[in-house]
Amino acid sequence: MALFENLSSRLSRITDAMRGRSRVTEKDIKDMMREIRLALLEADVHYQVVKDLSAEISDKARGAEVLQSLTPGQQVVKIVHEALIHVLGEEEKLTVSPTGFTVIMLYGLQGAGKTTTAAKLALYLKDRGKKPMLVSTDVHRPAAQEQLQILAEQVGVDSYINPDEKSALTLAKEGEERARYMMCDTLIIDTAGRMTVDDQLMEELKAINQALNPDERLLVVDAMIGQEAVGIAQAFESRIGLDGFIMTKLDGDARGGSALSIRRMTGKPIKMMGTGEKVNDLEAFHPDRLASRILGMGDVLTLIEKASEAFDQDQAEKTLERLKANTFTMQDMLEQLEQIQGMGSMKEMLSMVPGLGRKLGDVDIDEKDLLRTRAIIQSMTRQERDNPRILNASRRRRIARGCGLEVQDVNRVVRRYDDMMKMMKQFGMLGQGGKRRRGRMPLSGLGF
Ligand SMILES: Nc1nc2c(ncn2[C@@H]2O[C@H](COP(=O)(O)OP(=O)(O)O)[C@@H](O)[C@H]2O)c(=O)[nH]1
Ligand SMILES: [Mg+2]
Repeated sequence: MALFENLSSRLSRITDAMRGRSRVTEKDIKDMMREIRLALLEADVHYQVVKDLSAEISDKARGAEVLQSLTPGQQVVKIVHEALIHVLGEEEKLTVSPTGFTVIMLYGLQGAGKTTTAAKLALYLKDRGKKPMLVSTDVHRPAAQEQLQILAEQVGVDSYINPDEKSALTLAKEGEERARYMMCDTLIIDTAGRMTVDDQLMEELKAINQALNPDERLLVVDAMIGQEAVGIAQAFESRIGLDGFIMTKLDGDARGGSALSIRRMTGKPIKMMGTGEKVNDLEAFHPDRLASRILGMGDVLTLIEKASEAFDQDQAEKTLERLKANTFTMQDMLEQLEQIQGMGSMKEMLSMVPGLGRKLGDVDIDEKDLLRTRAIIQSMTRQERDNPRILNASRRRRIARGCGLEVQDVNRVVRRYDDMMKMMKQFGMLGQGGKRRRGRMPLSGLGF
Protein backbone atom coordinates (compact mmCIF):
# COMPACT_ATOMS: atom_id res chain seq x y z
CA MET A 1 0.00 0.00 0.00
CA ALA A 2 1.31 3.40 -0.88
CA LEU A 3 2.07 5.77 1.95
CA PHE A 4 -0.49 8.56 2.27
CA GLU A 5 -2.33 7.26 -0.73
CA ASN A 6 -4.36 10.35 -1.58
CA LEU A 7 -1.66 12.96 -1.30
CA SER A 8 0.80 10.75 -3.09
CA SER A 9 -1.46 10.04 -6.05
CA ARG A 10 -2.38 13.70 -6.43
CA LEU A 11 1.15 15.02 -6.21
CA SER A 12 2.54 12.39 -8.49
CA ARG A 13 -0.14 13.13 -11.06
CA ILE A 14 0.85 16.78 -10.96
CA THR A 15 4.57 16.14 -11.25
CA ASP A 16 4.07 13.47 -13.92
CA ALA A 17 2.31 16.03 -16.07
CA MET A 18 5.37 18.28 -15.79
CA ARG A 19 8.07 15.67 -16.13
CA GLY A 20 8.15 15.22 -19.88
CA ARG A 21 7.75 18.89 -20.82
CA SER A 22 10.30 20.45 -23.07
CA ARG A 23 8.87 23.91 -22.47
CA VAL A 24 7.59 25.29 -19.19
CA THR A 25 6.00 28.73 -18.99
CA GLU A 26 5.30 30.98 -16.02
CA LYS A 27 1.66 30.06 -16.41
CA ASP A 28 2.44 26.32 -16.23
CA ILE A 29 4.24 26.86 -12.97
CA LYS A 30 1.43 28.96 -11.60
CA ASP A 31 -1.11 26.28 -12.50
CA MET A 32 1.05 23.58 -10.99
CA MET A 33 1.47 25.57 -7.79
CA ARG A 34 -2.27 26.01 -7.43
CA GLU A 35 -2.76 22.27 -7.73
CA ILE A 36 0.04 21.48 -5.31
CA ARG A 37 -1.38 23.91 -2.74
CA LEU A 38 -4.80 22.31 -3.04
CA ALA A 39 -3.37 18.80 -2.68
CA LEU A 40 -1.43 19.81 0.43
CA LEU A 41 -4.39 21.56 2.05
CA GLU A 42 -6.59 18.58 1.37
CA ALA A 43 -4.00 16.34 3.01
CA ASP A 44 -4.39 18.58 6.05
CA VAL A 45 -0.91 20.04 5.93
CA HIS A 46 -0.58 23.07 8.23
CA TYR A 47 -1.22 26.30 6.27
CA GLN A 48 2.13 27.78 7.34
CA VAL A 49 3.93 24.78 5.90
CA VAL A 50 1.88 24.96 2.71
CA LYS A 51 2.89 28.60 2.41
CA ASP A 52 6.58 27.86 2.97
CA LEU A 53 6.58 24.96 0.54
CA SER A 54 4.79 26.94 -2.15
CA ALA A 55 7.15 29.85 -1.78
CA GLU A 56 10.20 27.60 -2.02
CA ILE A 57 8.92 25.69 -5.03
CA SER A 58 7.70 28.65 -7.03
CA ASP A 59 10.82 30.74 -6.36
CA LYS A 60 13.10 28.02 -7.59
CA ALA A 61 10.86 26.89 -10.43
CA ARG A 62 10.76 30.43 -11.81
CA GLY A 63 14.53 30.64 -11.74
CA ALA A 64 16.46 30.93 -14.98
CA GLU A 65 17.91 27.46 -14.52
CA VAL A 66 14.55 25.84 -15.13
CA LEU A 67 13.25 28.03 -17.90
CA GLN A 68 16.48 27.72 -19.86
CA SER A 69 17.04 24.07 -19.14
CA LEU A 70 16.67 21.47 -21.85
CA THR A 71 14.51 19.41 -19.53
CA PRO A 72 12.52 22.02 -17.61
CA GLY A 73 9.76 19.58 -16.65
CA GLN A 74 12.25 17.32 -14.92
CA GLN A 75 13.89 20.27 -13.23
CA VAL A 76 10.55 21.28 -11.77
CA VAL A 77 9.93 17.78 -10.42
CA LYS A 78 13.37 17.84 -8.85
CA ILE A 79 12.56 21.13 -7.15
CA VAL A 80 9.30 19.79 -5.72
CA HIS A 81 11.16 16.72 -4.49
CA GLU A 82 13.83 18.81 -2.80
CA ALA A 83 11.27 21.08 -1.18
CA LEU A 84 9.51 18.06 0.31
CA ILE A 85 12.79 16.72 1.68
CA HIS A 86 13.51 20.13 3.10
CA VAL A 87 10.20 20.32 4.94
CA LEU A 88 10.55 16.76 6.27
CA GLY A 89 13.84 17.77 7.89
CA GLU A 90 17.20 16.19 8.41
CA GLU A 91 17.51 12.52 9.17
CA GLU A 92 18.14 11.84 12.86
CA LYS A 93 18.88 8.46 14.36
CA LEU A 94 17.63 7.10 17.65
CA THR A 95 19.80 8.15 20.56
CA VAL A 96 21.93 5.50 22.17
CA SER A 97 23.16 6.26 25.68
CA PRO A 98 26.95 6.29 26.12
CA THR A 99 26.36 4.58 29.50
CA GLY A 100 25.33 1.41 27.68
CA PHE A 101 21.80 1.57 29.06
CA THR A 102 19.34 3.51 26.93
CA VAL A 103 15.87 4.46 28.13
CA ILE A 104 13.22 5.18 25.50
CA MET A 105 9.85 6.47 26.66
CA LEU A 106 6.86 6.48 24.33
CA TYR A 107 3.84 8.63 24.85
CA GLY A 108 0.83 9.91 22.98
CA LEU A 109 -2.93 9.86 22.79
CA GLN A 110 -4.96 6.73 23.19
CA GLY A 111 -5.01 4.62 20.05
CA ALA A 112 -2.01 6.39 18.54
CA GLY A 113 -0.20 3.06 18.39
CA LYS A 114 2.11 3.28 21.43
CA THR A 115 1.85 -0.32 22.54
CA THR A 116 2.18 -1.72 19.05
CA THR A 117 5.06 0.64 18.33
CA ALA A 118 6.82 -0.33 21.58
CA ALA A 119 6.87 -3.94 20.41
CA LYS A 120 7.86 -2.99 16.86
CA LEU A 121 10.69 -0.88 18.19
CA ALA A 122 11.88 -3.70 20.44
CA LEU A 123 11.99 -6.03 17.46
CA TYR A 124 13.73 -3.40 15.36
CA LEU A 125 16.44 -2.99 18.01
CA LYS A 126 16.73 -6.71 18.63
CA ASP A 127 17.29 -7.26 14.90
CA ARG A 128 20.13 -4.75 15.16
CA GLY A 129 21.89 -6.58 17.95
CA LYS A 130 20.38 -4.84 20.97
CA LYS A 131 18.87 -6.49 24.01
CA PRO A 132 15.73 -4.50 24.76
CA MET A 133 13.20 -4.91 27.57
CA LEU A 134 9.61 -3.72 27.33
CA VAL A 135 7.73 -2.33 30.31
CA SER A 136 4.10 -1.28 30.43
CA THR A 137 3.11 1.52 32.78
CA ASP A 138 -0.49 1.63 31.60
CA VAL A 139 -2.44 1.29 34.85
CA HIS A 140 -5.61 2.80 33.43
CA ARG A 141 -6.88 0.54 30.69
CA PRO A 142 -7.76 -3.01 31.62
CA ALA A 143 -5.63 -5.62 29.86
CA ALA A 144 -3.28 -2.93 28.50
CA GLN A 145 -0.30 -4.57 30.18
CA GLU A 146 -1.22 -8.00 28.90
CA GLN A 147 -1.45 -6.58 25.38
CA LEU A 148 2.17 -5.52 25.64
CA GLN A 149 3.21 -8.83 27.15
CA ILE A 150 1.63 -10.77 24.29
CA LEU A 151 3.36 -8.58 21.72
CA ALA A 152 6.66 -8.94 23.56
CA GLU A 153 6.38 -12.71 23.41
CA GLN A 154 5.52 -12.50 19.75
CA VAL A 155 8.69 -10.58 18.95
CA GLY A 156 10.80 -12.60 21.37
CA VAL A 157 11.77 -9.78 23.72
CA ASP A 158 11.71 -9.65 27.53
CA SER A 159 8.93 -7.67 29.16
CA TYR A 160 7.93 -6.56 32.61
CA ILE A 161 4.35 -6.09 33.72
CA ASN A 162 2.60 -6.14 37.08
CA PRO A 163 -1.17 -5.75 36.73
CA ASP A 164 -1.63 -5.51 40.53
CA GLU A 165 0.54 -2.42 40.79
CA LYS A 166 -1.50 0.78 40.62
CA SER A 167 1.31 3.30 40.27
CA ALA A 168 2.76 3.93 36.83
CA LEU A 169 5.89 5.40 38.38
CA THR A 170 6.53 2.29 40.47
CA LEU A 171 6.05 0.12 37.41
CA ALA A 172 8.57 2.17 35.46
CA LYS A 173 11.13 1.92 38.26
CA GLU A 174 10.59 -1.81 38.68
CA GLY A 175 10.90 -2.22 34.93
CA GLU A 176 14.23 -0.43 34.94
CA GLU A 177 15.52 -2.55 37.80
CA ARG A 178 14.46 -5.71 36.02
CA ALA A 179 16.04 -4.59 32.74
CA ARG A 180 19.37 -3.88 34.42
CA TYR A 181 19.20 -7.16 36.30
CA MET A 182 18.55 -9.01 33.03
CA MET A 183 21.56 -7.24 31.47
CA CYS A 184 19.37 -5.56 28.89
CA ASP A 185 20.81 -2.51 27.14
CA THR A 186 17.58 -0.73 26.24
CA LEU A 187 14.41 -0.11 28.21
CA ILE A 188 11.31 0.80 26.22
CA ILE A 189 8.54 2.30 28.34
CA ASP A 190 5.00 2.03 27.05
CA THR A 191 2.68 4.50 28.75
CA ALA A 192 -1.05 5.08 29.07
CA GLY A 193 -2.88 7.42 26.72
CA ARG A 194 -6.05 9.47 26.91
CA MET A 195 -8.45 10.75 24.32
CA THR A 196 -7.19 14.27 24.93
CA VAL A 197 -4.20 15.87 26.61
CA ASP A 198 -5.15 15.58 30.28
CA ASP A 199 -3.63 16.95 33.52
CA GLN A 200 -3.57 13.79 35.56
CA LEU A 201 -1.89 11.85 32.81
CA MET A 202 0.65 14.61 32.24
CA GLU A 203 1.60 14.52 35.92
CA GLU A 204 2.04 10.77 35.75
CA LEU A 205 4.27 10.99 32.66
CA LYS A 206 6.22 13.87 34.14
CA ALA A 207 7.01 11.81 37.25
CA ILE A 208 8.31 8.92 35.13
CA ASN A 209 10.31 11.34 33.03
CA GLN A 210 11.94 12.86 36.10
CA ALA A 211 12.67 9.55 37.80
CA LEU A 212 14.07 7.65 34.82
CA ASN A 213 15.47 10.53 32.81
CA PRO A 214 14.91 8.89 29.38
CA ASP A 215 17.42 9.34 26.55
CA GLU A 216 14.57 9.48 24.06
CA ARG A 217 11.10 10.80 24.74
CA LEU A 218 9.16 10.02 21.62
CA LEU A 219 5.65 11.15 20.90
CA VAL A 220 3.77 8.48 18.98
CA VAL A 221 1.52 10.27 16.48
CA ASP A 222 -1.23 8.76 14.41
CA ALA A 223 -0.73 10.23 10.94
CA MET A 224 -4.45 10.14 10.35
CA ILE A 225 -5.16 13.02 12.71
CA GLY A 226 -3.54 15.47 10.32
CA GLN A 227 -2.30 18.84 11.51
CA GLU A 228 -4.01 18.48 14.89
CA ALA A 229 -0.81 16.60 15.69
CA VAL A 230 1.03 19.92 15.86
CA GLY A 231 -1.02 21.14 18.84
CA ILE A 232 -0.68 17.82 20.64
CA ALA A 233 3.07 17.85 20.12
CA GLN A 234 3.32 21.37 21.48
CA ALA A 235 1.32 20.37 24.57
CA PHE A 236 3.60 17.42 25.33
CA GLU A 237 6.70 19.46 24.60
CA SER A 238 5.74 22.22 27.03
CA ARG A 239 4.50 19.91 29.80
CA ILE A 240 7.11 17.15 29.72
CA GLY A 241 9.59 17.77 26.95
CA LEU A 242 10.04 15.75 23.84
CA ASP A 243 12.92 14.59 21.64
CA GLY A 244 11.16 13.42 18.52
CA PHE A 245 8.30 11.57 16.91
CA ILE A 246 7.27 8.21 15.67
CA MET A 247 4.56 8.61 13.04
CA THR A 248 2.21 5.65 12.79
CA LYS A 249 -0.37 4.50 10.26
CA LEU A 250 1.39 6.06 7.32
CA ASP A 251 0.04 3.13 5.36
CA GLY A 252 -3.46 3.35 4.01
CA ASP A 253 -5.32 6.49 3.41
CA ALA A 254 -3.65 8.69 5.99
CA ARG A 255 -3.83 12.24 4.74
CA GLY A 256 -0.22 12.71 5.64
CA GLY A 257 -0.54 16.32 6.71
CA SER A 258 0.89 15.62 10.13
CA ALA A 259 4.11 14.11 8.81
CA LEU A 260 4.61 17.08 6.52
CA SER A 261 3.79 19.66 9.18
CA ILE A 262 5.22 18.42 12.41
CA ARG A 263 8.92 18.92 11.86
CA ARG A 264 8.61 22.45 10.53
CA MET A 265 6.09 23.45 13.20
CA THR A 266 7.87 21.98 16.24
CA GLY A 267 11.51 21.75 15.20
CA LYS A 268 11.63 18.15 16.46
CA PRO A 269 12.62 15.28 14.17
CA ILE A 270 10.56 12.32 13.06
CA LYS A 271 12.72 9.32 13.96
CA MET A 272 10.75 6.31 12.91
CA MET A 273 7.58 5.53 10.99
CA GLY A 274 4.98 2.81 11.34
CA THR A 275 3.67 1.51 8.06
CA GLY A 276 1.29 -1.27 9.03
CA GLU A 277 -0.21 -3.37 11.77
CA LYS A 278 2.40 -6.11 11.73
CA VAL A 279 5.32 -6.10 14.16
CA ASN A 280 7.88 -5.62 11.43
CA ASP A 281 6.10 -2.65 9.89
CA LEU A 282 8.45 -0.07 11.33
CA GLU A 283 11.08 1.84 9.37
CA ALA A 284 13.73 4.39 10.15
CA PHE A 285 12.70 7.78 8.85
CA HIS A 286 14.57 8.82 5.72
CA PRO A 287 13.23 12.17 4.45
CA ASP A 288 14.60 11.73 0.94
CA ARG A 289 13.14 8.28 0.54
CA LEU A 290 9.79 9.36 1.90
CA ALA A 291 9.70 12.34 -0.46
CA SER A 292 10.34 9.95 -3.36
CA ARG A 293 7.56 7.71 -2.24
CA ILE A 294 5.15 10.62 -1.87
CA LEU A 295 5.90 11.66 -5.44
CA GLY A 296 5.45 8.09 -6.67
CA MET A 297 9.11 7.89 -7.64
CA GLY A 298 9.53 4.68 -5.72
CA ASP A 299 12.00 3.93 -3.01
CA VAL A 300 14.51 1.47 -4.30
CA LEU A 301 16.82 1.66 -1.30
CA THR A 302 14.17 0.61 1.21
CA LEU A 303 13.08 -2.12 -1.17
CA ILE A 304 16.58 -3.52 -1.41
CA GLU A 305 17.02 -3.32 2.35
CA LYS A 306 13.78 -5.15 2.99
CA ALA A 307 14.62 -7.78 0.46
CA SER A 308 18.08 -8.38 1.85
CA GLU A 309 16.75 -8.52 5.41
CA ALA A 310 14.28 -11.20 4.39
CA PHE A 311 16.56 -13.09 2.07
CA ASP A 312 19.09 -15.14 3.78
CA GLN A 313 22.20 -14.93 1.60
CA ASP A 314 23.18 -18.56 2.19
CA GLN A 315 19.70 -19.66 1.39
CA ALA A 316 19.72 -17.71 -1.87
CA GLU A 317 23.00 -19.29 -2.89
CA LYS A 318 21.80 -22.74 -1.98
CA THR A 319 18.72 -22.21 -4.12
CA LEU A 320 20.83 -21.12 -7.01
CA GLU A 321 23.04 -24.19 -6.67
CA ARG A 322 20.06 -26.48 -6.63
CA LEU A 323 18.55 -24.75 -9.60
CA LYS A 324 21.72 -25.29 -11.55
CA ALA A 325 21.95 -28.89 -10.51
CA ASN A 326 18.30 -29.46 -11.36
CA THR A 327 17.60 -30.84 -7.91
CA PHE A 328 15.11 -28.21 -6.90
CA THR A 329 12.29 -29.90 -5.00
CA MET A 330 8.95 -28.83 -3.60
CA GLN A 331 10.73 -28.50 -0.28
CA ASP A 332 12.93 -25.82 -1.84
CA MET A 333 9.86 -24.17 -3.26
CA LEU A 334 8.36 -24.08 0.23
CA GLU A 335 11.47 -22.48 1.65
CA GLN A 336 11.32 -19.83 -1.04
CA LEU A 337 7.71 -19.11 -0.24
CA GLU A 338 8.58 -18.65 3.38
CA GLN A 339 11.17 -16.10 2.40
CA ILE A 340 8.70 -14.22 0.25
CA GLN A 341 6.35 -14.05 3.20
CA GLY A 342 9.16 -12.75 5.31
CA MET A 343 9.41 -9.79 2.97
CA GLY A 344 6.06 -8.48 4.12
CA SER A 345 3.13 -7.47 2.08
CA MET A 346 3.84 -7.99 -1.60
CA LYS A 347 1.83 -4.97 -2.57
CA GLU A 348 3.76 -2.77 -0.20
CA MET A 349 7.00 -4.10 -1.61
CA LEU A 350 5.92 -3.53 -5.18
CA SER A 351 4.75 -0.01 -4.43
CA MET A 352 8.36 0.88 -3.78
CA VAL A 353 9.35 0.05 -7.33
CA PRO A 354 9.69 3.37 -9.16
CA GLY A 355 6.72 4.07 -11.36
CA LEU A 356 4.83 1.02 -10.20
CA GLY A 357 3.41 2.44 -6.97
CA ARG A 358 0.52 4.29 -8.48
CA LYS A 359 -0.17 1.85 -11.24
CA LEU A 360 -0.86 -0.90 -8.75
CA GLY A 361 -3.86 1.07 -7.59
CA ASP A 362 -6.52 -1.39 -6.60
CA VAL A 363 -4.84 -4.46 -7.98
CA ASP A 364 -4.96 -6.97 -5.22
CA ILE A 365 -1.98 -9.19 -4.92
CA ASP A 366 -3.24 -12.47 -3.72
CA GLU A 367 -1.37 -13.04 -0.51
CA LYS A 368 -3.87 -15.73 0.35
CA ASP A 369 -2.57 -17.57 -2.65
CA LEU A 370 0.87 -17.59 -1.07
CA LEU A 371 -0.57 -19.00 2.14
CA ARG A 372 -2.56 -21.66 0.29
CA THR A 373 0.45 -22.78 -1.70
CA ARG A 374 2.42 -23.05 1.47
CA ALA A 375 -0.30 -25.05 3.24
CA ILE A 376 -0.48 -27.45 0.32
CA ILE A 377 3.24 -28.16 0.28
CA GLN A 378 3.21 -28.56 4.03
CA SER A 379 0.56 -31.27 3.70
CA MET A 380 2.88 -33.33 1.50
CA THR A 381 5.14 -35.99 2.88
CA ARG A 382 8.85 -35.46 2.65
CA GLN A 383 9.03 -38.08 -0.07
CA GLU A 384 6.39 -36.27 -2.09
CA ARG A 385 8.15 -32.96 -1.69
CA ASP A 386 11.39 -34.45 -2.90
CA ASN A 387 9.85 -36.24 -5.81
CA PRO A 388 6.58 -34.66 -6.93
CA ARG A 389 6.30 -37.11 -9.82
CA ILE A 390 4.76 -39.64 -7.42
CA LEU A 391 1.79 -37.34 -6.83
CA ASN A 392 -1.01 -39.46 -8.28
CA ALA A 393 -4.72 -38.72 -7.98
CA SER A 394 -5.20 -40.40 -4.60
CA ARG A 395 -2.20 -38.65 -3.08
CA ARG A 396 -3.50 -35.34 -4.39
CA ARG A 397 -6.91 -36.00 -2.82
CA ARG A 398 -5.24 -36.79 0.50
CA ILE A 399 -3.19 -33.60 0.38
CA ALA A 400 -6.25 -31.51 -0.44
CA ARG A 401 -8.08 -33.01 2.53
CA GLY A 402 -5.08 -32.48 4.74
CA CYS A 403 -5.07 -28.74 4.23
CA GLY A 404 -8.78 -28.22 3.73
CA LEU A 405 -8.47 -27.19 0.08
CA GLU A 406 -9.64 -28.55 -3.27
CA VAL A 407 -7.81 -30.98 -5.52
CA GLN A 408 -7.71 -28.25 -8.19
CA ASP A 409 -5.67 -26.14 -5.78
CA VAL A 410 -3.17 -28.96 -5.38
CA ASN A 411 -3.05 -29.40 -9.15
CA ARG A 412 -2.32 -25.73 -9.57
CA VAL A 413 0.64 -25.89 -7.21
CA VAL A 414 2.03 -28.93 -8.97
CA ARG A 415 1.62 -27.15 -12.29
CA ARG A 416 3.43 -24.16 -10.93
CA TYR A 417 6.25 -26.41 -9.81
CA ASP A 418 6.39 -27.98 -13.27
CA ASP A 419 6.60 -24.55 -14.82
CA MET A 420 9.47 -23.73 -12.53
CA MET A 421 11.23 -26.90 -13.53
CA LYS A 422 10.86 -25.94 -17.17
CA MET A 423 12.29 -22.57 -16.47
CA MET A 424 15.12 -24.16 -14.57
CA LYS A 425 16.06 -26.38 -17.46
CA GLN A 426 16.45 -23.22 -19.43
CA PHE A 427 18.37 -21.74 -16.55
CA GLY A 428 20.64 -24.77 -16.41
CA MET A 429 21.37 -24.45 -20.10
CA LEU A 430 22.12 -20.81 -19.68
CA GLY A 431 24.39 -21.69 -16.82
CA GLN A 432 26.62 -23.71 -19.14
CA GLY A 433 28.42 -20.89 -20.81
CA GLY A 434 25.46 -19.11 -22.35
CA LYS A 435 24.70 -15.56 -21.41
CA ARG A 436 22.55 -15.39 -18.33
CA ARG A 437 19.68 -13.07 -18.80
CA ARG A 438 19.87 -10.08 -16.58
CA GLY A 439 17.37 -9.77 -13.76
CA ARG A 440 16.34 -13.43 -14.00
CA MET A 441 15.63 -14.43 -10.47
CA PRO A 442 14.64 -17.90 -9.47
CA LEU A 443 11.67 -16.30 -7.76
CA SER A 444 10.11 -15.06 -10.95
CA GLY A 445 9.32 -18.64 -11.82
CA LEU A 446 6.91 -18.89 -8.93
CA GLY A 447 4.50 -16.84 -10.95
CA PHE A 448 3.48 -14.42 -8.23
N1 LIG B 1 -2.42 0.34 9.89
C1 LIG B 1 -1.68 0.58 10.98
N2 LIG B 1 -2.22 0.33 12.18
C2 LIG B 1 -1.47 0.57 13.29
C3 LIG B 1 -0.14 1.07 13.19
N3 LIG B 1 0.33 1.20 14.45
C4 LIG B 1 -0.67 0.80 15.29
N4 LIG B 1 -1.76 0.42 14.59
C5 LIG B 1 -3.08 -0.05 15.10
O1 LIG B 1 -3.63 0.96 15.92
C6 LIG B 1 -4.43 0.41 16.94
C7 LIG B 1 -4.06 1.00 18.30
O2 LIG B 1 -2.75 0.60 18.64
P1 LIG B 1 -2.19 0.54 20.13
O3 LIG B 1 -0.77 0.18 20.02
O4 LIG B 1 -3.05 -0.33 21.01
O5 LIG B 1 -2.36 2.06 20.57
P2 LIG B 1 -2.09 2.75 21.99
O6 LIG B 1 -3.43 3.00 22.59
O7 LIG B 1 -1.41 4.04 21.66
O8 LIG B 1 -1.24 1.84 22.79
C8 LIG B 1 -4.19 -1.09 16.87
O9 LIG B 1 -5.30 -1.68 16.22
C9 LIG B 1 -2.95 -1.23 16.02
O10 LIG B 1 -2.92 -2.42 15.31
C10 LIG B 1 0.40 1.33 11.88
O11 LIG B 1 1.54 1.80 11.68
N5 LIG B 1 -0.42 1.06 10.82
MG1 LIG C 1 -1.46 1.08 24.73
